[in-house]
Amino acid sequence: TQRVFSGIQPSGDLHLGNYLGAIRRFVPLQDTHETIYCVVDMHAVTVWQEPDALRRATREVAAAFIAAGIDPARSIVFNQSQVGQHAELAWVFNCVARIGWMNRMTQFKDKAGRNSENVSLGLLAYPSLMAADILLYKATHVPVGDDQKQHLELTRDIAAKFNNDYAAAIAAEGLGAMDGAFFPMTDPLIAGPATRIMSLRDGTKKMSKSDPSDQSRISLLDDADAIARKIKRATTDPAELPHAVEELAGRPEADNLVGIYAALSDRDKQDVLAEFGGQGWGVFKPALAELAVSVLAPISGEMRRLLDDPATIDAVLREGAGRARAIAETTMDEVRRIVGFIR
Ligand code: AQP
Repeated sequence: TQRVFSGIQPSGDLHLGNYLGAIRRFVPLQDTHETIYCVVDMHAVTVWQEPDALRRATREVAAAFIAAGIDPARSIVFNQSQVGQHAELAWVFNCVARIGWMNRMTQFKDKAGRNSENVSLGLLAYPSLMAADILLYKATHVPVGDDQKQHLELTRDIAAKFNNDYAAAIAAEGLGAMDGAFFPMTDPLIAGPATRIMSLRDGTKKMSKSDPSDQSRISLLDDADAIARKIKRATTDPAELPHAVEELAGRPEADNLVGIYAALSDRDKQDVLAEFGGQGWGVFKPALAELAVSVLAPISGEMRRLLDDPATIDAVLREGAGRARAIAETTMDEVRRIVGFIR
């Protein structure tokens, strides 16, 4: 079977980048794949989270999944910390992966900054936990934004090294696939024009939950006024919109806003420029705001409705965790046999 796994961290306000780059793309996969969508709360605590805020953000991600069209009856929806096998497999992977691999990760370098001696050990090991998330379910495909491509490559490196380090044990236990491998080589699914949405304040930085400026992102729970205000104030250059996509080169803010318009309307950037080329921001920004509100308002409305009843969200997560655990324990049981852990 083709199985999809993906996760979102409950580490702050979900934003348009998370929606266009990830959540929106999770929905149609339900028709073609077995789908597992996880609120990765153990990833979130690699950076300190206020406990009540973590609980709120966890329910918010779950609500966003459901409001966007993920059906918990068809997909497995749960929060990571309820399935202990994620941590257990991550430990094995910590012992397979090399420190040098982790040190090369650009997300680690970005998040650690110049202070890399004083961030949590978990932040360094983050990709190892991510590999465990994916490989516990032997997922064949992972839909993610472009920023996660490097972590996906590392997941493949970890799978390959595990398969190689334990090749004899895998064969002895009779647990290899046709090619002798235990873990599959997972493919990223990175598609569409919105693989990387940038900050509204700085077109060279990605839109991020952890950006201290609320003005840098459109949050999924923003109301229509807030969305319009943020787009109106978004940084732009003074030139009008060009007629051809090539002319967006060297204009990161313009490129970003045109890209957002394209993604929200399911068109390509050239098509958007055919409509708006030669116009000024005074025309384009209100059109973009109107489009963003029309797409996001139904989702935020549904999210608010769901968040009014946290007990129901928690029940969905608990039920999903039960189903996830059944799969995860099968894999983990095999891993214990391969590694040599006595039960
Ligand atoms: N700016 C973005 N454009 C497109 N996709 C994006 N994603 C994140 N930012 C953008 C995608 O959203 C999914 C969830 O990401 P995550 O929760 O694992 O954390 P992240 O990638 O680190 O995202 P954030 O929002 O920037 O969070 P913080 O600030 O906490 O690090 C992923 O599929 C990601 O590709």
